[in-house]
Amino acid sequence: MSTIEDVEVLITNPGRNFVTLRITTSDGVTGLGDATLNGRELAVASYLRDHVAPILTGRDSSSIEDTWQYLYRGAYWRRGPVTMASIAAVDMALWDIKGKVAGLPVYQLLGGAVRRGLLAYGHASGAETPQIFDSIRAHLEEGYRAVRVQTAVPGLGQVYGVAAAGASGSGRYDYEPARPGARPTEEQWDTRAYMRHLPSVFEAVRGEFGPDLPLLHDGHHRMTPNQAGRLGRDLEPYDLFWLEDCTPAENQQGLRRVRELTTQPLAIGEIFNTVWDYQTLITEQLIDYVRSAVTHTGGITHLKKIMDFASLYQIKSGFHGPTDISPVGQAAALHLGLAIHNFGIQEYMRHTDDTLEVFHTSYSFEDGLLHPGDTPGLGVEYDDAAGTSHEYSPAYLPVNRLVDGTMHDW
Ligand code: GCO
Ligand code: MG
Repeated sequence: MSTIEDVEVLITNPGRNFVTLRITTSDGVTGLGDATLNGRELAVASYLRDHVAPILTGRDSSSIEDTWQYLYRGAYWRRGPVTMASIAAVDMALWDIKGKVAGLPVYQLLGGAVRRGLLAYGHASGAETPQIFDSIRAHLEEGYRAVRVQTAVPGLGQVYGVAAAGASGSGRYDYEPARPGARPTEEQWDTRAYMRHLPSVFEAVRGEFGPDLPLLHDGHHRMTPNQAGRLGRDLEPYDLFWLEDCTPAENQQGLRRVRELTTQPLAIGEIFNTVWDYQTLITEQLIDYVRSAVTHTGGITHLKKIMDFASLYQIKSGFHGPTDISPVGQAAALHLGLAIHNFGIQEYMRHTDDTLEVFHTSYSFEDGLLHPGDTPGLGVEYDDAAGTSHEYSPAYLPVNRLVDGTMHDW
């Protein structure tokens, strides 16, 4: 029996912070797991280093399900982003090891490919319509066949998810979810102004790019169920692929009201950690897409169970894939997405060149489709020299206040 011999927590910041778990077996096989929790990175690093690593060594490295249950039930304190990101990292690393030992890519262990590749969407955004059009065109030139569209709102300043003017320089118009600094920056928000403006943006985009292009939008938990239903209805003529996080979905029952008001396809779940967060949403078919990241939902083992449950209700995947999911977490999503029948779409914000010097990936993006590649395991290697050359430094997501100063959901 090969056992877990070494468990290391690797922290690097090639432009943004990443936490990676590396497990080495008694046979010298290594596996990687993503443990990055944007803006709360060191809490997960400590959980892994102080409470998980010491109880993992000596265990059978092939026992993935048993190790998952050992960490989930064994902790007594179930669920929550720190716990579930830690379990996810262990789970991914063990799947990586199992694949390497078998000489097979992880998607083969999950049942094999059920499609040629995974339709990906990129992040187009802009302050005004011409910049939004340019950003969409830049994505189409890079091969994307689906785009999310985010816009500034007249009268408000910087809005999360919209690249600052001239931000990219590369023509890619990306934004970075966390901003370096000791405290979060603050943005202003006005839901009525946003709801008045957004339909006109989608009208313009549909007019320019035609009816075919899948268009997505992220509402970032900022609306009430009534507001979300109204916005969904106003957007129906523009045939969106999905409206994401239209309300703070901790209150799952609130989505019943949204469903009463609109036929707009809905995607929810990037801040969820377990199947229990989805129970009402799935059984009552209140959403169309599961937005979880492998990294934040207990790993491949748990997200596969969520997707199998969702498949009974015609709900598909739309796994979270912004730049704060490391290339290891992204690779795990691609293996899972390739193997499940109810794949929907995969978010794909490309990582920077500096990040890809730390994480050597074998996934590919061609003709709008992602593929995890056929390297045994997850197909990502960690470059220690590159990793240690970038030290952790604090960075936070911004916070949102209404114009009168009240803190708001975002
Ligand atoms: C998305 C997002 C992200 C998250 C970020 C949080 O990609 O849909 O909402 O931008 O806000 O990943 O860390
Ligand atoms: Mg989102």
